[in-house]
Amino acid sequence: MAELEGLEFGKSDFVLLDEVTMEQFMENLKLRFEKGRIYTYIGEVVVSVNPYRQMDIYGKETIEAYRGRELYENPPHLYAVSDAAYKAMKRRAKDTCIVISGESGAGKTEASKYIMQYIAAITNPGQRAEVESVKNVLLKSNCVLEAFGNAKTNRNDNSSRFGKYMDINFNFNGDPTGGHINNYLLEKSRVVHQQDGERNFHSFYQLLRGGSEEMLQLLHLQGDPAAYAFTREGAAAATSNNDRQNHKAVMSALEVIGFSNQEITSIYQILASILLLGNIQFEEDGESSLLYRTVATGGGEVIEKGHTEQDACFGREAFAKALYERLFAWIVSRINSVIEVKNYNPVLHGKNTVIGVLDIYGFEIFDNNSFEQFCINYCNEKLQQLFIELILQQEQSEYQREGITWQHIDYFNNQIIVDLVEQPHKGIISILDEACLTVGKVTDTVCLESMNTKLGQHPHYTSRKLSPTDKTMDFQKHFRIRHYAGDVTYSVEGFLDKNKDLLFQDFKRLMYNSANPVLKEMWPDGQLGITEVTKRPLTAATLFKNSIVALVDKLACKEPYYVRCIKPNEMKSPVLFDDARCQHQVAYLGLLENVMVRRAGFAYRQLYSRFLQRYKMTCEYTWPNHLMASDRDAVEAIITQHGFQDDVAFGHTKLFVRTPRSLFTLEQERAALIPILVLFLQKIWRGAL
Ligand code: AOV
Ligand code: MG
Repeated sequence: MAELEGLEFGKSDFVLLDEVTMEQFMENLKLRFEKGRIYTYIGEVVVSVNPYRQMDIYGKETIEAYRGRELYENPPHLYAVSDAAYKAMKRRAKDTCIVISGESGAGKTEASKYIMQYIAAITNPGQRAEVESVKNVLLKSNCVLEAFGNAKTNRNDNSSRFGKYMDINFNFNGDPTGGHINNYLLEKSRVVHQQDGERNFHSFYQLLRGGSEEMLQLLHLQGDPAAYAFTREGAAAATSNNDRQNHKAVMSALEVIGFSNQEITSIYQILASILLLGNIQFEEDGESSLLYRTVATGGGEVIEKGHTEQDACFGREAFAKALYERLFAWIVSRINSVIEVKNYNPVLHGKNTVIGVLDIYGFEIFDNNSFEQFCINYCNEKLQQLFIELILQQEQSEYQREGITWQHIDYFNNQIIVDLVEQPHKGIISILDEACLTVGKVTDTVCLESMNTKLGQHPHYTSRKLSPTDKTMDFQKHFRIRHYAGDVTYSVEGFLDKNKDLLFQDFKRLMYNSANPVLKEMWPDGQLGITEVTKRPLTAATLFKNSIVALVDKLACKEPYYVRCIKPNEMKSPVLFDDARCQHQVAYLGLLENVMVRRAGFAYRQLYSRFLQRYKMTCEYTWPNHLMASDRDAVEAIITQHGFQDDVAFGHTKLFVRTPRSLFTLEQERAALIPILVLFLQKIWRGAL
């Protein structure tokens, strides 16, 4: 529990509040924000409030101050949890992960970058070239991924439109040897359409505004986003992004990462074709894949079927979206191929450990919420569920299991909303999938009716039909989910098409048969013949669900560290602390419950045998071996000798320690004893004693 700052900055750990009430919590959070203290702990969890201004707290000196230190030795900081995760990984060979959550614009992506910078700064003291190059690629990958995967939304000028989970691998020295990026569902519908005031992905504006004249000429482009249907709407949107400068940074990052000239050219050619595709009008003579599609008849015959104008438009948009999505996935896989751990021999190099950093798209509500928001918000429900499980639930059930006296703390468990979305046969995704599989004309509205019938009783689901007086919803269009973070009204328009995610096979074949090897590589499924029976692909929602379930499993088996980000206001203002908005976030993030569990609970716990092994040298009754009836008694002897009785509880198999201070004292004593012991052992070894 950090108490290093003066009280004029408030309590640096919410656990230290006089009383755990919402009033006191908010008072402390606000005071600290106003004093420029954007980080506060709840035990090991960092609560962060977006400062919306450059803070002078990320420099070299700060990094040095946090390096190798314990959490409570310095004021709260992302660096301290990063170091804690790193130490756990290095000292105890534990895989750890840092999960960053919070709504759109709360500061997750910025936090993830500071965390990576910190880890890069404290590793590889020997400056080994191969490690430096891995670090360099890891850091540079952010710039590229943001260019292609982020966009200005009405919530955030640099909003992540994909989920990112990055594993960093370490060798036994604690130096990074590689990594792997998993990306989750890119919001590709943005390629063809954006809401008012929003933009397409940064990459398009960067190319158009920052590309050299020569480059643009080669790509048959004019350097003006207003000239292209796909970028026109966002061309005038005010943004804090400097597209020109960022274009240069991305080009140089691509080179540093190791993309070849041909690959870089291909990337920009694909961007250009997407822009040009957006401007095609169908009275012109276009490519045949845009005007016809090839279909196999029942008899194995192949015919060409003419498109209606609507089909053609649909096909063109699906094609543009798919081109971008595959480009993005390919960029990620290229980066992965550069940073993947090569030639790792566990026998030679020791256990390969991992720190995972998760930065996803945060919970979001827009004027119009579609399939993408549905997926994004579902993903946030899953992460909240994981937080509940790891921080609130497991904690309490362990106390029960160990027979520690415990007053149960109540919290809202959002599993019920997770079920509403993902339950087999009954959940929204299943109902959607069923509608997509039904032969014949099932419309979005028909699907909505089916949801109304099946989910009418669910406390977190409603629609106009179910609450007829609610004029904010439309009978044909809307359903509403009461999410953990607030009510969101979704418009079902386009849900089925987006879920089916259909792309005519002709486009795939066209791309696979391209003379450009990069393009070919992105479309391996284009090699299938038209009459080859292909299995019905999984729907977009089901694929997403599966990937998020796998992600949660991956996180759950690592030691988690949490950063909970809060957005102080809707105006991106560095001085405004909107009490109601902040309190709402504190409530739905479950922070108060987190403080209660933490405060009533024990920060550290260890099996008696392990505790003994580590600290027996600090007590005369236990060194070198104890003669007591059990390890538990021996541990009690150590605790009593040091006078920590009031700070611990004895469970059936484990010792529970309330504050880190006691352990720290033991650690220091142990550290002081070790050199003496080593000397002693050396003497024995040399026969001097
Ligand atoms: P997000 O990742 O949580 O939203 P970002 O990390 O992109 O949010 O933060 C939004 C903006 O807030 C940034 O572009 C910065 O201008 C500012 N900001 C955030 N953290 C800091 C900080 N520590 N110092 C200074 N400015 C900061 V989203 O990706 O939308 O869910 O999908
Ligand atoms: Mg982000």
